[in-house]
Amino acid sequence: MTKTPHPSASPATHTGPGGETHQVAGGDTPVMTTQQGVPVADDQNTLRAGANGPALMEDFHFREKIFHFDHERIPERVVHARGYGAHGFFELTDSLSDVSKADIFQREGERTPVFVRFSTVAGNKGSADVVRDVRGFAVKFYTKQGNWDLVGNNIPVFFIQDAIKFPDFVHAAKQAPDRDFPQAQTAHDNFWDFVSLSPEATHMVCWAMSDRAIPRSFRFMEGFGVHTFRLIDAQGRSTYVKFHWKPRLGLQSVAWNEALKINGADPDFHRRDLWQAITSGNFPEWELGVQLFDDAFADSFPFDILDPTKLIPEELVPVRRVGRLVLDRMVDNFFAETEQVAFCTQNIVPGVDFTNDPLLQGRNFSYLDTQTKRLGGPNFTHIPINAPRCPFHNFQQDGHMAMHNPKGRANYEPNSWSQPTGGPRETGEDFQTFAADVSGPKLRQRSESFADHYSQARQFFISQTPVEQTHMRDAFIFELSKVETPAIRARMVSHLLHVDKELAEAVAKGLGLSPLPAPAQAARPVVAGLEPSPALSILENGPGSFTGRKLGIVITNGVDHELLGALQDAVAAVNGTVELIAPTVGGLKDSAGNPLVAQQRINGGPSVLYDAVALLPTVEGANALRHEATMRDFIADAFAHAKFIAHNDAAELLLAAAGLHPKMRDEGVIALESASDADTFIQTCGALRLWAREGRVHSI
Ligand code: HDE
Repeated sequence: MTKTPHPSASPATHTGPGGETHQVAGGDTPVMTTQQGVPVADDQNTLRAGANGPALMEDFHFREKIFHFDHERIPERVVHARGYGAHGFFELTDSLSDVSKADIFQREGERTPVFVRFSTVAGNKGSADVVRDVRGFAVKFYTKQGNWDLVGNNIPVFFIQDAIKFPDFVHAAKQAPDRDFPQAQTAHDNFWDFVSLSPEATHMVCWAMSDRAIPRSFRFMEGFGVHTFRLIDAQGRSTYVKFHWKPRLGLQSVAWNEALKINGADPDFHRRDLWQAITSGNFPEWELGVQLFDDAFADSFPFDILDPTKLIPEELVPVRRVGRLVLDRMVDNFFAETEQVAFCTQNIVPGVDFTNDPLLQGRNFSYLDTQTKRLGGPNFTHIPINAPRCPFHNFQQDGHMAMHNPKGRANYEPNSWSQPTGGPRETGEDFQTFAADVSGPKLRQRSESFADHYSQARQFFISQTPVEQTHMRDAFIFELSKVETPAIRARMVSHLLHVDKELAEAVAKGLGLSPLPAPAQAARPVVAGLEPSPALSILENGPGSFTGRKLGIVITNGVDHELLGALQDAVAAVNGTVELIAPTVGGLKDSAGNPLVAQQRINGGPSVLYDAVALLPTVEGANALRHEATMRDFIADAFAHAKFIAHNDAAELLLAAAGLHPKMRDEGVIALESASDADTFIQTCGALRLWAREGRVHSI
């Protein structure tokens, strides 16, 4: 990886008339030029008629510079505007040649370059990372047979069943058009109005109110292709497939109150996390899983496999792990790569094909259309991040910003010119659309087989641990409490009555809603007896270790050298990271006189930024910090968010100042008697949270 050079101590400089210092070209420093390559002598002053006179139109350098700046922005994505991308590779570990002829799925051990963009959905480009929202998980595979885009989310189902409802859904979720708020959140009337009038949304709404919607990191979340796709083998036979991404580091989310605070303390929490992980060599990794099934399974499954509001439980069709995705390189330039990357669901390769999922069919129109608008014309495929890495030839030409135009005379075929003038020719094989039988009257109708909207919502709810169910209940209450129209709140509760009666009653109670509304009219009776699916719970799929997680250690000048070192070693041993938080970031020494640098000042590094915390002040330091409000918040929040807290003796003063008197402490507040306790503490942190504490600290 290339390191960013530090500002040079003694560059060749020039001092301007106002005393300002700037570097001049020479040695390693390149000559600044205009876009035309003309050397620039002075980039500090506009050309004027006299020192105090008007600017002159003929200043081509000024005009070019300002003109270009004025045009820097392109439209942000209409959804998924806020995103963060990285490069990496996909490595096949279990060949799928039995079911797909896709080149990428043939040879075990072979790597294919990828670009991945994670995103939130509703918020604008400048919104915060840890909002309650779905996360996009879009993967572009640069295969030898062309680009394949698997444009998925971190939730395996969707809010609507037909693409024609997408604009309505997105309008309702984003800011209201009159007031342009709220930003990046669903806790408002329009969203709940729409979803409560659209029973098909109930399943996805349950996912959105679960902790899936507030992931701790992109690195700790799953991804799903959502729709049923087809894999096509060399004989043209089709197998249905659902795609899954399984994070190697296990699943993890944050607490809701924590999310609210993270967004203030570090709105870039997720992108910073990915940046830090990749640039420090801790490359995040996912396994690609496939659920494969045939028509016989599809016919026996109680739901329609084309309905994107339904999933297929892993316990019913196991997930076969066939490869790994590793992200190992950040972009060189955010705009060129992450902003300009153009994912299109229509980008598939031989061996992969679509199904008639009505959402997927609509998406295949939308993505190409939106890229053309967003990137300014049909040649966005010429931008390096979007161009295939395999050879590509065709007779498409011209248009804005065309970079590749056919050479020679022929720009059409058939033609009778010989090579090289004659240009490319079709193969007659490779990509073959699966010859599915299609017949039926033209009509606008939702399939009857899509009509059950509650059974899987219920299955999702009963698959959660009690802690997660409580979080869902609290999320419904939080969001619906922000809804100003009582009828909308009641309408939503009428759907929840089909999901789980106790959940509906608890939400109604939390809203002060009485009497309970009648259950919503259900088009189909709820399928009773669907088994819980443990794969749907986050807590059932945690890592069991502190690997990849972050410990925040509060220190003051003179911190115990041994204890600090032992904690740092224990975290390093499991490949975690440590940040030091102190009253000042510089000027620190440990008890052995070694200089220390803290990453955060106490008021800039609240405990919400860490997975667990340790308090190692000196007695003097603790005395000085006990009156500091942000120090008290640090401890009180860590406790309220069910985190593990380690502390030395001197920290007793701080714990007491934060209201954590010995009687209130539990097994998650751990005294470090000596350096040897550090390993035990970090092992305990593998549980990530002491959720049992939550009920004791939140009474409403
Ligand atoms: Fe998208 N979606 N979407 N979507 N979507 C876009 O394309 C759309 C849907 C997803 O990082 C847009 O380039 C329609 C499901 C991701 O650049 C747009 C429908 C899933 C991304 C669009 C859906 C997704 C997008 C906006 C309903 C999960 C970000 C900007 C039929 C399987 C990709 C853009 C990136 C982006 C349309 C539903 C995932 C407008 C019409 C379901 C990850 O084309």
